[in-house]
Amino acid sequence: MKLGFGLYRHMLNDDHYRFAKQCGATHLVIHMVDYFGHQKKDKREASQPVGQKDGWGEAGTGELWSVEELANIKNQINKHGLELEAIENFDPAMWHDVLLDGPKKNQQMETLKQQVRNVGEAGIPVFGYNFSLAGVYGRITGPFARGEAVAVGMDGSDDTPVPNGMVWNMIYDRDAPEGTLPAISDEELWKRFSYFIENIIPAAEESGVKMAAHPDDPPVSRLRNTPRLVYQPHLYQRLIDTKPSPNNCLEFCLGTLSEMTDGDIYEATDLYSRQNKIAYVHFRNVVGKAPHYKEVFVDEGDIDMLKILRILKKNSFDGVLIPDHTPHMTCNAPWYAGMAYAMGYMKAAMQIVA
Ligand SMILES: [Mn+2]
Repeated sequence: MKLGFGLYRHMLNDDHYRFAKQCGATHLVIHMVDYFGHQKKDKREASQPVGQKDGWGEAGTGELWSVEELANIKNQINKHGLELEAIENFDPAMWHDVLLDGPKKNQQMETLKQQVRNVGEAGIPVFGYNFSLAGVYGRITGPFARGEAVAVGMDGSDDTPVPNGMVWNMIYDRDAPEGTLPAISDEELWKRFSYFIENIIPAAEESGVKMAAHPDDPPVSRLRNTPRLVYQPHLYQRLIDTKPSPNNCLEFCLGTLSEMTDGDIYEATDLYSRQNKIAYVHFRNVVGKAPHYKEVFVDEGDIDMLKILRILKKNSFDGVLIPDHTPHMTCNAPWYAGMAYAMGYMKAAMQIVA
């Protein structure tokens, strides 16, 4: 197992690579989508967006991330003695019509395939994604973690429909006509997913890239009047079985899985690591179940994190763990302190279990 660290787009620079290395990371997972483009003044305090009415902001241009751009980032990361393990998330501008079954679906599918090929050519082994219409939405922040540390939670679901021009909680078309997304069934969502996975996996196989699916955060059966794909642990099996391939894998988010109302986090970890389906792990902890839960420090939640590591070790999991989210700590650098705390815990826990 390897200790990794996740960096948002605005953090892709030497100081953040140093910070990750100082925290004990050997591998990085990076976001190429800029969720904080609208936060012009102080991105340093940017954490995971909670995603309220206006969403996380504007989607990008939909242009491919080129092999050259990706390779340059990778080289810079390698100079710091780190490996680039994964890109996390497509830009909604690249695939809104794949998610929404819109008129540009086939064209955008070609873009996604080329994006995965570019990632493979740049020598990056994993691509994380989240097949979701509403995306991450409807969460709240408050002093939920130990010592009143500010963290994210959920207190009841929200059915406010998604406005036209928005998907995955980002705006891809400012000029979309008034109105909201039409309601669709679970089966329609799975049909759209099947189209995506059937088409992306051959490109991923050719390119040596593992596609890694994040479950729905928050994991509720419907959100904003849209169905959700993976909101219970067993739905991960359906996702895997939709397109059997060594490249059809999971971005295994412990926090989200623990928030699910069915199943058992240890059984799920055993089931999917035994199948060698876990590409990488979001190693974080929570208290409660959707739609009422709180994200907390890694050592104070419902999950016995050492037990998880022992299961992963038993099943010879050799991938990367990253902290995903953490509560903010009360100091001059709340996000950084929270992350450094999680990384220290993870490094020690991995040494104990190794
Ligand atoms: Mn996650």
